Amino acid sequence: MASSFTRAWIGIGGNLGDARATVEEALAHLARLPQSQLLRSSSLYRTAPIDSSGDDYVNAVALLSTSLTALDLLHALQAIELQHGRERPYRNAPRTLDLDVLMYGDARLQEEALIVPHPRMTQRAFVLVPMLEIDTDVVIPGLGPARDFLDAIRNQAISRL
Ligand code: PH2
Ligand code: MG
Ligand code: MG
Repeated sequence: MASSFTRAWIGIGGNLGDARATVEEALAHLARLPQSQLLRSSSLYRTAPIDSSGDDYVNAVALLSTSLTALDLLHALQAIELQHGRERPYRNAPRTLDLDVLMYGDARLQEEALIVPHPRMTQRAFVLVPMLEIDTDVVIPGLGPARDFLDAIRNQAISRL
C-alpha cells in the first residue's frame, strides 16, 4: 500500500525583530507539528531582501514528512506565523515570520490559497541554497533538478550564519 506520508519542503524567513531567534523558534514549531516529522533543516542564512525592503532576512529551509494535506499544512504554518505576530500590511512587506510551502511531494497545485511548487522558488537564492544544502539532488516537480537554477541566481547575496 502506498504511504500516506508526503515530503513537504518549507521555506522560512523573517526580517523584523530578532529574525534569527524567530527562525530557530519556527524550526522548533515545525518539529512539533501534528501528523508530521521534521526530517531535516538547513543552516540559517543571512540574505539580502529580494523584491522586498527593510533589513536583511534570515532564511532557512526545512524538510518534513507529513500526512497533513497540503492545505492543512498551509493552515498550520499560518497559525505559527500569527503566533509570531505576522502582519500583512502590503505585499512582500517586512515580516517577523514567513512560512511557505515550497513543494508538497510531486504535487502541482493551483489552488486559490496555495500554488506549489512555489512560483518564484527557482529565482531565489534564499530558497535554492538552503534546499540544496539538505539534498543536492532535489527535483522540482515539472521543472527539474533544483541545482540547474543556481547559475541564474549567483548575484544574490547570501551568507551562512
Ligand atoms: N521573502 C519574500 C520576498 N523577498 N527576500 C529574502 N531575502 N528572503 C525572503 O524570505 C523573502 C525575500 C516574500 O515572501
Ligand atoms: Mg514567502
Ligand atoms: Mg508566505
